[in-house]
Amino acid sequence: MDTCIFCNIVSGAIPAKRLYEDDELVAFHDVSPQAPVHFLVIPKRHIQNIMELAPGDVALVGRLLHKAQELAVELGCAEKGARFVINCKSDGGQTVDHLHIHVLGGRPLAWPPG
Ligand code: DGP
Repeated sequence: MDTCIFCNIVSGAIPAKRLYEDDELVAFHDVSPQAPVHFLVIPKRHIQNIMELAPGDVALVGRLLHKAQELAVELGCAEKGARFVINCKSDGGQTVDHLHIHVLGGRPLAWPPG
């Protein structure tokens, strides 16, 4: 999708501070970090949001979650933990319509969110 910010990050047309990349996934630091650790993991394929997942996407989503966990550990969140968030559509606060998981850590986070 030419107009999707995250598809443009996947292609390299928009620069990002990449943490990881393989044939299916990209992880990069959030441009507007809300915690000392704040990165996103996305599928390279354009999936609009979590509501659009199909049964055939189960393995991909498993890899996405596992990569989020591995990178959280690498960035020092193993001991104190982190928050793993997937926003969806307007009520969920999604602003970029390309499936992504946020990983936030490095400080205590309040709950519930506003
Ligand atoms: P969400 O509200 O869940 O859709 O979060 C989208 C996140 O994407 C938000 O925290 C800011 C981040 N973001 C938006 N545009 C860019 C960009 O061009 N580069 C990077 N690295 N992050 C971006």
